[in-house]
Amino acid sequence: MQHCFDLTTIGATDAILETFQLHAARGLLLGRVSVVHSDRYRIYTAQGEMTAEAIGALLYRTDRSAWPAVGDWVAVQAVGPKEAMIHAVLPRRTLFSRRAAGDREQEQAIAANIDLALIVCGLDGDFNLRRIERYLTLAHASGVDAAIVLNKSDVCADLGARLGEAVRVAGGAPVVAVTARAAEGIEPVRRLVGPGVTIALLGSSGVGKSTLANQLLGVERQLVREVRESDSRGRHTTTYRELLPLPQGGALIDTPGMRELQLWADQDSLDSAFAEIAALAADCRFRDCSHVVEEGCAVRAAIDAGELDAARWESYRKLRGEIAWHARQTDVQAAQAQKKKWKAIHKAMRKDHKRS
Ligand SMILES: Nc1nc2c(ncn2[C@@H]2O[C@H](COP(=O)(O)OP(=O)(O)O)[C@@H](O)[C@H]2O)c(=O)[nH]1
Ligand SMILES: [Mg+2]
Ligand SMILES: [Zn+2]
Repeated sequence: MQHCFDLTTIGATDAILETFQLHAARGLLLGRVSVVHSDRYRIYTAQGEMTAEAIGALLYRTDRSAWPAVGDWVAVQAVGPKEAMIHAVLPRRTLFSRRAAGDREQEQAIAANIDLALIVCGLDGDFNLRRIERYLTLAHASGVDAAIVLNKSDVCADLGARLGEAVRVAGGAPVVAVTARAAEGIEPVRRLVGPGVTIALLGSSGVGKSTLANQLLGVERQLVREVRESDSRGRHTTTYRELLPLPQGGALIDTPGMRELQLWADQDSLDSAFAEIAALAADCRFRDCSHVVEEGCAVRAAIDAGELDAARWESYRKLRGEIAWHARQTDVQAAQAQKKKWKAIHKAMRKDHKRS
């Protein structure tokens, strides 16, 4: 038996359906990517779930971030009852990315067309405001709304204090505390999901993303990492990203924990995530104030007056340094590529010259 999906409940908006018209006229189907396994994809279509590959023209693009990602809306050609070829990726409303591991400055797409990123953080030893700020900066860079989910409230002795600290770095994003282990403990998250809404669970390994996913799905769908007391190493763990339709409408994307969350963001996204620092900076005497040594610095004055948390300032400064470093690397890379290109052109010209 074939399950049919109402694609609107998993987020096919009028805008998506309208953009798709062009492809529908060519006999293609609308699909949404649920899993990416190197060059194989799983997709939801109105005719059920299919496996797919992408046509060469899509993959020969050097910009990897243009390849189909989990959450992408795609135009596919059915080549069998459960097999399809992806012909096009529809324009993305949002794209949550990080910098790909390695030396090259390259964007790695994590999930496309997310409406709400749930930044999950444990209230046990995992609690880390600096990591929340890093995720928030990435969310701003991707144009995705975020909410902060503090999990394991059952093991937290000072919930009020933790909530207060999280609210102070959230920049207006909602902060909720939950106990993913208990069905009734996730009400605040349930209220954030609904038909047409795609949420993504982000956060380190072990914070309870899969436990939360299972509660929302109403079934033990995602493998939960059971921590062994002896060595606290997990047995089961989420190894790949997957988009899952929710029974109450909407979809969720569970992700494996990302050990290394490198920034793919610019100064503007950072300033959005640290809006109070950006606002203070407007009052510095020098427009290009680095807020480190300059006279008349409003940021340093706020720290001295106890109005700005020094740790938060340090966090901003560290992320600013990272962003600047990657920007310089990108420039170097671009210059090298340009040099290589001219070398090739000159070589071709010399050859031509000899021939004539
Ligand atoms: N005390 C407590 N433990 C939880 C809660 N939610 C999840 N856990 C435990 O945290 C561990 C990691 O959970 P998992 O869902 O696999 O985390 P993930 O790596 O983020 O997907 C497991 O042992 C869960 O049972 C909670 O609300 N309270
Ligand atoms: Mg998991
Ligand atoms: Zn300053």
